[in-house]
Amino acid sequence: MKTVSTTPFQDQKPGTSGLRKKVPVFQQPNYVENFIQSVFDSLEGFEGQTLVIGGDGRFFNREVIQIAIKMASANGFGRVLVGQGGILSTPAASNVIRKNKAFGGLILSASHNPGGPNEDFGIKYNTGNGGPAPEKVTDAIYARSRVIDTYKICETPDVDLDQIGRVEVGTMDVEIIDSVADYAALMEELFDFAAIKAKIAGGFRLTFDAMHAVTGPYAKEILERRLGAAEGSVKNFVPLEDFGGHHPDPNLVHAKDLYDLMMSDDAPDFGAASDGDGDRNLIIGKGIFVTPSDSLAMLAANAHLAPAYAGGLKGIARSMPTSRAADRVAEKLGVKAYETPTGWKFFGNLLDAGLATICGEESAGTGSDHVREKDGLWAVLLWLNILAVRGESVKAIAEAHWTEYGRNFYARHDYEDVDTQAANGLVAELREKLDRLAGTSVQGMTIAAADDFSYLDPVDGSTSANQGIRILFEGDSRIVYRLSGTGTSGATLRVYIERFEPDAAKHDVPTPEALADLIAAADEIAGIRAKTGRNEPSVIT
Ligand code: G16
Repeated sequence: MKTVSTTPFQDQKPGTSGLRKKVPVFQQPNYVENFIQSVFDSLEGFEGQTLVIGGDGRFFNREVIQIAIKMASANGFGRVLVGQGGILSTPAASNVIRKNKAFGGLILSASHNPGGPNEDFGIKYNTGNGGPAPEKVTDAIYARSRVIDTYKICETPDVDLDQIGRVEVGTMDVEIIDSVADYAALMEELFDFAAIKAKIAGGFRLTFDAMHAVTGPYAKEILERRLGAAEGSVKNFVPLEDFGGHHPDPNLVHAKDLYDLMMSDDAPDFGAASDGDGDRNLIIGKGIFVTPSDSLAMLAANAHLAPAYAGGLKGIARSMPTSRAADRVAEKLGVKAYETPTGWKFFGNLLDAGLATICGEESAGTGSDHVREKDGLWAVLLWLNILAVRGESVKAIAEAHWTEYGRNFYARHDYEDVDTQAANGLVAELREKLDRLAGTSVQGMTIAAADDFSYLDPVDGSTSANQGIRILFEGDSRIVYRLSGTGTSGATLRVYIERFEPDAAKHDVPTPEALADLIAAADEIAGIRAKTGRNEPSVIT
């Protein structure tokens, strides 16, 4: 065991979901070691305990896993569990932490961001509940990283990550575990696999795009082997270090092939995709894309059809920018709706305290209290369970939902890689005029209220301020502005636009048309074009 002198880096501040940077940044001497040591230095009581380590298989995954193993040993962990080949999807890692009562876990991923020698990498610490470390922990890690002067590491040969079994590194046990088995078993407990299997055997066709990312082995095992979907139903199932050169981001831009297929005459009944680390999902029925916000609402409304949720939901939580469709479901079910800041970590307390059962975000994440991460395949399986029980198409279920609850038309406009100063200036100017907006009119609509979202955690009483600017219009429409916390170059301005339409006769209008005046208002209020120099968003989801 060695203690190595180091000098701190000043840029190791975890964002919305861990530390994300370009690979060459992580490859600087001591950069990874400093961050991991800062994580360990911010924790107490892990001596002899278990640490879970896994990642999404992207470029640099294996190297960082070797470093993490050697540092965990030198720092006094008693056991490390590592997914075979270094692979653990984010929800699977959360499950392994919970199931083994581990002290915590290191998840190596930059999620939906591209991978490769010049692309993105990330390190995230999850606590013993299986969820992303809360802000007080990430703040402590950042503070430590700014002053750190030594790290501890064992000088031992690399561990063979591909061989399932047990080895020792120093005095610590290293177990290489099957990446898929525990997760697949958990899914089988939650859902009615027999009903889904019968549905598929009856001719129901599905396609799942793993985007050459981590869910390939999970989807192959669950959808094809256990549920009997035809071989080839799971596409791009081999995890690649660079995701085949694509963004493993399951949205209408990066999963366009899937979208085109689902809109074609020969579309299967159900299409889905997941992202780099397996926590996001994209759901497309034959001829209909289901927005993540709608998917959350529809899953919550129908969850009782799956065995795990047959007893009903305790509550429904959504991030603030997510559409309020789920709130209407909560109201009807007579359970509480929670509105949290963006970031899955904010759901952890609600789930641990038994206040919420299902959570979701507009950024294509949905999950439940089965783990403490959002879970792409879980969402796919809950949809399949609902489809099997209801015997209707995705389109029929969506349309019936809108008729019953009204429709929240929704779109997110992203302006990626804009000048950081310009983006900060735009937000600062908006903040400055917030108090004067109520009562004024834009594009013929009256602003009812405007604020900067602040969250008071009902469980631990902590407050998180400045979480996004909300412009609320009379008639229940809304524009939200915030800067992304997951990008790795420049700033990304996200503008979330939502209109509630109770009248079923107007539910067929194309979304851009339904939101046209709000889109114009978003620019008029914030001066997006003038301040960013962009005439249109880079991505619309
Ligand atoms: C992460 C977080 C999510 C968040 C998303 C987008 O997802 O876990 O909670 O909604 O980033 O965050 P932002 O708008 O700040 O970019 P993932 O899938 O990237 O880990």
